[in-house]
Amino acid sequence: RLVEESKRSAAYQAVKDHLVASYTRIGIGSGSTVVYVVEAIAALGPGVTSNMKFYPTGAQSEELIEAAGLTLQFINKLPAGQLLDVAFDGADEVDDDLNLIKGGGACLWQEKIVATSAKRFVCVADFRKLSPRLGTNWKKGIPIEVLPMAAPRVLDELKQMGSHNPRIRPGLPGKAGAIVTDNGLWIIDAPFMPLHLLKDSSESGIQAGNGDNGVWAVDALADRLIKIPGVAEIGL
Ligand code: DER
Repeated sequence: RLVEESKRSAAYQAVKDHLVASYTRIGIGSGSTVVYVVEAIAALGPGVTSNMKFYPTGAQSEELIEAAGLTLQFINKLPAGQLLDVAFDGADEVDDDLNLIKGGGACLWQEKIVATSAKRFVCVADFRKLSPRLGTNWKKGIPIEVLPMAAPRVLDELKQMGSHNPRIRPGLPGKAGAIVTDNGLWIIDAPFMPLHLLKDSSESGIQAGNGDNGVWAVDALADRLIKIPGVAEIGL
């Protein structure tokens, strides 16, 4: 109950602080926290929202927007050179440098496209998500969206990079085999030890930061992961 209340209050606060009535294009992320974001926006009433278009980050997000009676629009309809005014989304873990782990809901590729198409990105996260260092609380690993045929090679590369026990995300009950994303791809979850994830290369006291003995600066790790053949997007 405390968690739900925390999600809800974070969402309502985020909308209060960051949704300006003059905005016309708003990105909506995925997950359970963003449900409260949409609820808070809908509660503003058509007087505020009727001039706004809402851009989803996947099937769940699309359903949320439609169920709330908000106007749905898709990111591929965004005119060239234009940006969304703001994008709201959740996260699985946040460190105090605002590095995020995303992808618990397997929508990370669309989420990154929408987030990077917005002038402002507002991450809405309850108290459980804040960690001193990524990997501290979110133990499942960095979600990585991959082409299924490349999955074995990606797993090998991740092990060589120091990820312990990277694995293909299994389907839920009722779905034999791997989870399949909205893009028809798989998700590999790649755990790294918290102490192996420096906030950035400049973190004092520890020389490594570019993968030596499995110690990575978050920015260096992100640059390396996205280059693995078969990786479509990473939740970092
Ligand atoms: O997949 C994602 O990155 C989502 O934003 C998600 O992980 C956040 O989930 P939650 O709001 O249900 O905790």
